[in-house]
Amino acid sequence: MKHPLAYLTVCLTLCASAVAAAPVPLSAENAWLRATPGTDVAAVYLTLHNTGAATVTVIGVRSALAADATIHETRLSGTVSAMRPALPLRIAPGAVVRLAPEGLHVMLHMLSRPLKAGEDVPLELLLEGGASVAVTAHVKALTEP
Ligand SMILES: [Cu+2]
Repeated sequence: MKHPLAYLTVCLTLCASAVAAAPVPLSAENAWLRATPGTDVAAVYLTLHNTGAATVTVIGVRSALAADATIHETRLSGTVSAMRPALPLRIAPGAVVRLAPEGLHVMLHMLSRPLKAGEDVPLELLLEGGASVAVTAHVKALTEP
């Protein structure tokens, strides 16, 4: 057995450069949320488009402004609307998935401070395989349509 560490290093280097070089075939557009006066949770809406030829799977979300973030789906069961976890979120090749009110949304928990209208919130969508997509969500006023 010769230099097992050397082989490991080569593998890690190749794998890391493959991930860095591959363009991520997922676009994230029109990300927005409402201002959050007096609460430390927020729902973010956006449109995801898989522009590639393979399924893209979102396995997590991060934000520098929230201690915890995930994706939920709001569903009506009878007359009660409830949120359930929606990760992992699989997006078929060519598919457009809209995260919109009354449906899928990114849920931010434990915001580090209240979010004001006009500011931008950084998000990162974590994809299966190690890539990630940076998203900037715009904060709308409560009264803004
Ligand atoms: Cu939620």
